[in-house]
Amino acid sequence: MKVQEYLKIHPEIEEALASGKAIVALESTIIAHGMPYPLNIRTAMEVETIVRENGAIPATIAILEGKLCVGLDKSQLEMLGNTKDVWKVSLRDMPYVINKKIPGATTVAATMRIASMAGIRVFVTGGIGGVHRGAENNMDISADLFEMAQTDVAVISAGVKSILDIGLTLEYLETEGVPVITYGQSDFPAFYSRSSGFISPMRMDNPEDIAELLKVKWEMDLHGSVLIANPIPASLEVPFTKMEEFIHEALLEAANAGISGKQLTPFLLKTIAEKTGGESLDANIALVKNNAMLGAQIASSFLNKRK
Ligand code: PSU
Ligand code: MN
Repeated sequence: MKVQEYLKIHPEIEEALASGKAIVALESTIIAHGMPYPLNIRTAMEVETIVRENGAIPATIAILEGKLCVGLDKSQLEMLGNTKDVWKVSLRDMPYVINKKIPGATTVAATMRIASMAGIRVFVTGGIGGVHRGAENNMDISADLFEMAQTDVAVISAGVKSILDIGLTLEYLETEGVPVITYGQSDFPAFYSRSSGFISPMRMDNPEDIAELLKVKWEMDLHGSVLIANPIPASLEVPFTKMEEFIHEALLEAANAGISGKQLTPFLLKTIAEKTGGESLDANIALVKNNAMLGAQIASSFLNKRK
């Protein structure tokens, strides 16, 4: 297949694929555009360790030297986290950065697609992109949602950030046939906060049940993702109403500065981190680690069920 010519799979991942080990894909936009240096790199490495401690092999994905790289070494992570002008690569950007050999950090959408090309079915991130507030006017709907509608890779996230319109994002996922499962509670979580005010469409309480659902869905050829929403640990959550204030201010600043398109999400994350004096960043790091643990458990269980 032509696709294979574009992939560069790390030997450890090759081996894991060949011998049927559990693998968890990880994105790189969160490293290059979602967190400041050097916390971004430290977090990326700690997340990889947590995946290993929970029985799976981590495969961080990025586009480097014109190849879709699955599994990065430390120097590649350093480069992504510490270099200006790393491209934020969503689906539409993939051919361009491949052609021009520009270093690219992959979003949820691009990471899912590359994971799928490599044969990886479980992917851990912090938060997905979604339907932005005001989408009825600005049409800003993340390609992450479109990708989730079609690609067979499960996504573990901490729910949906309220920089987005959470209700519309849930509606969109329903329209596209994407199951949304919250782990261990009935409320759908809002990233920094354990509750969003929306009831989760589905709830499951252990990784084995979630793995079983993935198996059943894909065996029926019901294509697309499953969104697994994992609430942030209680000790690190920032209450929803407190976050709302900061988010509101950040949205106003973005509008005043004319920020839109692919710059919007990174701008909002950075502005919110500044406004909360780093509290939102601590929460962000904690929830990604928490997701890595659950994702590795689901990946291990999914694999056990496929044998
Ligand atoms: N949410 C976060 N951190 C992130 C992102 C979202 O809390 O780093 C990134 C993810 O890579 C996601 C992307 O796929 O932003 C969505 O960007 P957009 O809204 O431009 O599609
Ligand atoms: Mn967008």
